[in-house]
Amino acid sequence: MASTATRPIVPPADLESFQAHLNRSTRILALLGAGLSASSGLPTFRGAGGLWRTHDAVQLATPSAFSRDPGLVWQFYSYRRHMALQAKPNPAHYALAELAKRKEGFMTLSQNVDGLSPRAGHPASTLKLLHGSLFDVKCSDFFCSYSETANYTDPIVPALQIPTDESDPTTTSALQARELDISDSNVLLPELAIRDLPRCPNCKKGLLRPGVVWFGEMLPTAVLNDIDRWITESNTIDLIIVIGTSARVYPAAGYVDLARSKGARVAVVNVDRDDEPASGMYQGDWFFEGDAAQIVPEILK
Ligand code: BV8
Ligand code: ZN
Repeated sequence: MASTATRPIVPPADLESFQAHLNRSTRILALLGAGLSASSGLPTFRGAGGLWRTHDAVQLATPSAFSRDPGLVWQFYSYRRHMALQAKPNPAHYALAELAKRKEGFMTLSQNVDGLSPRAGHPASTLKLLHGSLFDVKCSDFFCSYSETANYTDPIVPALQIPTDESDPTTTSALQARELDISDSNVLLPELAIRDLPRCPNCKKGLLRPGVVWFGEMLPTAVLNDIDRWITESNTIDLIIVIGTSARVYPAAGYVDLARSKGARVAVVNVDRDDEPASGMYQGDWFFEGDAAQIVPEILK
């Protein structure tokens, strides 16, 4: 029995057939989900039961949550900005960036907002961020078009500073004080006043909001048009690689069936063979079970 150290991460026969198809493919899509960044230490969207503290993350990621409690929604996003800035791209992010650089006709569709694919050097021209980015911000006032990209200020306003554990006797200076884990519902969350939240510098009226696509919001039109153009260029797709997504969110998940309707074979990389519909979608092509950070570099090399 091969020890885990020497046992191949991917069954050789699957690897060989996949790589043969990959090498002769000229039109390839990758659809990325939160599982790609799991090994970078970022919790997946539905991991931990999909909760952030006691809140359903899907419910927090909505315009109505923001208008009802902008302070709580900003604490949710400020925490995720902070975590994503502490995280590093993992070997899967780099392997995809390398493939994008060397393979003509390859396009990445990412549902992730964590900024790790751009940080891994993925060419922006073939990386389509379907759900925006934690590091874009824009004005929430309907009549104001102010927006910013690449805003890495952490925290974005002082009031969103993550509280530290002053009671910790081991700390000798304020700098060393341990940050509290505000995703833990047992940790008290500071009450925020609206006046302390990020305000639009343009209209000075609207609150700034995270530049992500919330549930019930349209995906960015420019991104959708780019993808449509890429698909209609040749109207055939040879392969779609579906990495670390539960494929529950639409219209992103719809690209798998669309690719199949254009002739694509489907490869799924997922740690959980039973996570419907992720596993259900591959229908006999390739299912590579395990951690994306280990599998993706292996199958793309
Ligand atoms: C819209 C940004 C309409 C915010 C996100 C049909 C058609 C159109 C819409 C709908 C439809 N049916 C339902 C809808 C509504 C809705 C929707 O899809 N709801 C779901 C919950 C049913 N869709 C929308 O609202 C979309 N908008 O359609 O607008 C419209 C039309 C006209 C005019 C106005 C409006 C907008 C959806 C975008 C929502 N925003 N993100 C934020 O992040 O806070 S989506 C959010 O979920 C994240 O982006 C995340 O990426 C995404 C998907 O989740 P996953 O990435 O798959 O993560 P998850 O945790 O679920 O799964 C992780 C997977 O990885 C698991 O399978 C796990 O096994 C695996 N894994 C874990 N560890 C590893 C691993 N795999 C490998 N290695 C590991 N180590
Ligand atoms: Zn404004």
